[in-house]
Amino acid sequence: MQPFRFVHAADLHIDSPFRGLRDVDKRVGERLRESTFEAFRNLISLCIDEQVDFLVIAGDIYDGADRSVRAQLRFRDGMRQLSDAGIAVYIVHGNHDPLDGWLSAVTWPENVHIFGPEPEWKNVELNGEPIAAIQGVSFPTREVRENLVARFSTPPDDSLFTIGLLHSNVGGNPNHDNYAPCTIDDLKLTGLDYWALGHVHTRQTLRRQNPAVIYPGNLQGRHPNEDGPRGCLMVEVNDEGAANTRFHALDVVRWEPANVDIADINTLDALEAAIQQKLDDLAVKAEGRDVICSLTLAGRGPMHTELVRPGTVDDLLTELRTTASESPWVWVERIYDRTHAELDLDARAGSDDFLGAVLRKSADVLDSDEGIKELAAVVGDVFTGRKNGLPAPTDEQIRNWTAEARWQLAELLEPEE
Ligand SMILES: [Mn+2]
Repeated sequence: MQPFRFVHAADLHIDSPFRGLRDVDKRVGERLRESTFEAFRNLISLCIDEQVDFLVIAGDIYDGADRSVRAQLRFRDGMRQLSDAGIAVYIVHGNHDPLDGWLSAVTWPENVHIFGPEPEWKNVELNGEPIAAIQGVSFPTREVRENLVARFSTPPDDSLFTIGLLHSNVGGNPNHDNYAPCTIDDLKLTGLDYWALGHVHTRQTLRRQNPAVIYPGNLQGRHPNEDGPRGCLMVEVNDEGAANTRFHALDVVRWEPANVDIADINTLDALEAAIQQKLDDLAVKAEGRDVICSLTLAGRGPMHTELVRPGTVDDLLTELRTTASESPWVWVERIYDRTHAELDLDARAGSDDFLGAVLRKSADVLDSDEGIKELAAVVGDVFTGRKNGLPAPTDEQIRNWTAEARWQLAELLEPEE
């Protein structure tokens, strides 16, 4: 078998609007709006610089079914560049850009193949010789509840490396819409070698080989939950038909959480310095990219009293934003104050008074599954009652709320000196 290399990308979401970010700086807003375009440009550059043999894109190229004109033109430009470099592209569409969405008449260069609503096979050729066969299918419409893998066929030619190109929720990932659901066993039964998936935005290898089943994740994080490096996979297939993948970061703005513990911090300027150090570390880690940080202050310490005073956290946020460096910048998106007073709840629970009794009782509840269940039955009513109809809280939520309630009560009843 002839060795070859291809790039597996998915979930480009070009021209994501980044709604819902609170009071962002103009430069931050502009950078974010351009970020999905730039990440796409990085994808094209990688393919050309590395002279890969072809590129596969597993859906959600555009963010909206009504594809933005800018996104379509930029995407077409990228396809033309690849065409000039002799790199073929194979595309399926997903739930964000189904075939029935609005689409301008764009003329695609010859190197681009867009799979239709029925699975079909395409051979990839290198120097006139077939090296791989790709079978793909596009979402005809946004909500595909059918298992599309059932319509895939086994490879017509056993001698070629085979790739399945699909936008799908494999294994019922609860964090993503359950579109085109299927199982790893379904994929295994098709007899293909590599499943190039899209839809789940966090990179994950569901199966390493026979077949490889992989989500590359999206090219550019779009909110605090899409944190860390984002990009695509370089897949190398050797002469024995074994596929090796290597991740390449393509993102231009990185989302990162940060945690600062207030223990041992006694002054406001020491707190500011500790935060600044964290932000500097993030900047280094991001290797020249801009960073958006969700900052959590945690731990027990004397600064808690200052942090709970109205306006302190907001002022701190404003100050961190004002002093942020020009470029690359680290923008603090928000500050979560999870700090507590310098109280030792375990020791305090030994006291023979009201607070001691409550702390002992609540510690017992936290220690036993039955205690949590009992509490869940009472609290759950507030959520699932006829008027509200909200989902019942999980045991973990009940546990967290109970732990937090202990702190709030202790801090109210035991003001610091
Ligand atoms: Mn997506």
